[in-house]
Amino acid sequence: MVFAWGAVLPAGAACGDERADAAGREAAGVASEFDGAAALEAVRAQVAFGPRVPGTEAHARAADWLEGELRRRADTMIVQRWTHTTAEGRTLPMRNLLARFRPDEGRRVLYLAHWDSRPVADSDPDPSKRGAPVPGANDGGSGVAILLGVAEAMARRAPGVGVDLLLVDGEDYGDFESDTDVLIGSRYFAERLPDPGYAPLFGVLWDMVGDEEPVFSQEAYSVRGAPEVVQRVWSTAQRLGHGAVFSNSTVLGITDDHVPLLAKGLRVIDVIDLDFPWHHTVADTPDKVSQRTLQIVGDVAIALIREVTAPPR
Ligand code: 1BN
Ligand code: ZN
Repeated sequence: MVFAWGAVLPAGAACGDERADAAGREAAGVASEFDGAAALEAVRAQVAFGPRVPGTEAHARAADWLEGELRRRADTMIVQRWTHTTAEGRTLPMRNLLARFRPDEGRRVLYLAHWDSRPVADSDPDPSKRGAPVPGANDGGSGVAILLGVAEAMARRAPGVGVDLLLVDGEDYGDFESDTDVLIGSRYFAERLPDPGYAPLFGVLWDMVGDEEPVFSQEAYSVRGAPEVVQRVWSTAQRLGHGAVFSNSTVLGITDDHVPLLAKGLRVIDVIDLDFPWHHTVADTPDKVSQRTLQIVGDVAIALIREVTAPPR
């Protein structure tokens, strides 16, 4: 499987450039720390395992691969493995992967994404396909690609704060309407945080972040639960010249992996673009994921970490 991360920013190259927006940086020939082409390759690599549906061989093989990719970049790893029993009594092997950078640092940033894919394409326009699994290129794959790209950037140049990159399992297994067998990994993590006083400065769930025409609206549970994090993320995106992508519009609350963490008091928001025509269909394939969008989101994700300043002495 071909999967390589390209050249990145020479140290300090992004500083001092007056044309600070995205087009300006590109015109000035300033490389990004985030490699959008490698991120798209990471989406393809995940989908190539087959749908990462809990209980399948593709799920187990993808987990092994993701664990390896994170392990060789992180300072340390925590792997949570357990068995989830569904409402119907099925037992599913589950795995959360937490890659930690500067694990002894108290001031931390948490990013998460779900790595599983949905067993049923229940929104497919063709009823005969609704029993088939979702390939999960955008739904799952794109957020994971962002986290792998951030891991690569952190390995190349250590962050000024602690960084936790969490891949959660079982987000998409069951039924969101009845809240059954969904958000399995984030619920498990929320009950077993890495340490008793675990309280990241801020956290972001990156979900469905690869659409060709991205618009990220402010999601209601995020706005209600951690408004200062929404403000931080959207103002950083605007500073980078992505104000049209990170829109000030709002959308209704979405049952997603940030919800169990917010309920535990963690300051975590959801960056999600649900306006994706292939959501929960068999056509959620890598050709629907845009390298340019991954680049925008990855640049925002890294800028958020780099701009956390040292505490005053
Ligand atoms: C996100 C990706 N979600 C599922 N796959 C969460 C969601 C819940 C999306 C309810 C739409 C409705
Ligand atoms: Zn989904």
